[in-house]
Parts: sequence; C-alpha cells; structure tokens
Amino acid sequence: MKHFAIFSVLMIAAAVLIAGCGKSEEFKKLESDMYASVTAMHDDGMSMMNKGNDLSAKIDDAIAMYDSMAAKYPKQFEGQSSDDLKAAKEKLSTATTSMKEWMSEMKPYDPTMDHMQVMAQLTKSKDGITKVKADFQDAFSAATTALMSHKAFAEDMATNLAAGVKKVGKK
Ligand SMILES: [Cu+2]
Repeated sequence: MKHFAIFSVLMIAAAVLIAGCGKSEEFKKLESDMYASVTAMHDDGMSMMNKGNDLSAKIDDAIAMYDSMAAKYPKQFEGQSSDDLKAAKEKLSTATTSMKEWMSEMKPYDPTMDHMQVMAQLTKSKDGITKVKADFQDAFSAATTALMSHKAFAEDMATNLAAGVKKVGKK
C-alpha cells in the first residue's frame, strides 16, 4: 500500500511535467532572459539603422558636393575620386537590408514551445542580430572615414584657392 502511494505521486508528477505547463521556472527564466537580450539588441539595431540613414544622406550630400567641385576644378581634383563614399554608402545599404531581413525572420517568443526549441530559435536570432550590428559598425567606420577625408580635402582646397586668389589679387 505504501509503495502504491509513492508510485501514484510519481505518476502524477510525471503527468504534470509531460503536460507541458510543467516547464521549470529555471527554464522559463533562461528563455525570458535570452528573449530580453535579443529584444535589446533589436533596439540597438533599430537605432543603428536610423544612424545609417542619416550617414547615407550625408554621403549623398558629400557626393553631390564632390561632383560639382570636381566639375568646376578638374585640375585640383585630378587623381581624386568619390569611390570611398560610394563604397561606404553601399555598406550602409547592405547592413540596412540585413537588419530588415533579420526583423522579418524574427519569430515572436512562444513560452509554450519546447525549451530546447525556444533556446535554439533565440540563439539563432541572437547570432543574426550580432552580425547585423557588426555590419553596421563596419559601415559606420567606412562612412565616417570617407566623410572626414573628403571634408579635409575640400577644406585644403578652399584654403589653396583662397591663397591663389590673394596672389592673383596682389599682382
Ligand atoms: Cu525593428
């Protein structure tokens, strides 16, 4: 009789676990922590995407400026190009596309799903957004470098032109 009672308790415990709602608190916490971390990375990705759009607009301005200056002063612009700006813009656009793809593939967290499945899904999402963020970081540094170098060149040229004008004026 005693053995039977213990057996019954075990059967009930097993039944509760198998019923699904029996996901342990520990597993639930692992899942929700992981989900929170992926969500935070998504938010980072969103603000990176906004920053990417701003930089892309700045690059468009810089390319327009470059083209008009290069047309006006072909001699001074010899050997120069706007390829670095264009390459940086391409990188920004690729990162933005990856971010949008990642978002469209992102599945909502389903707490009723099997723990291992949830963790596998969230790990895949986290790896994906980690790569997207790295792509943005890479594109930002390319964009910043290109914008700075073109700004420096334009400033040098403005200085040289002003000096040239002064010389001409003195003659
Ligand atoms: Cu988003």
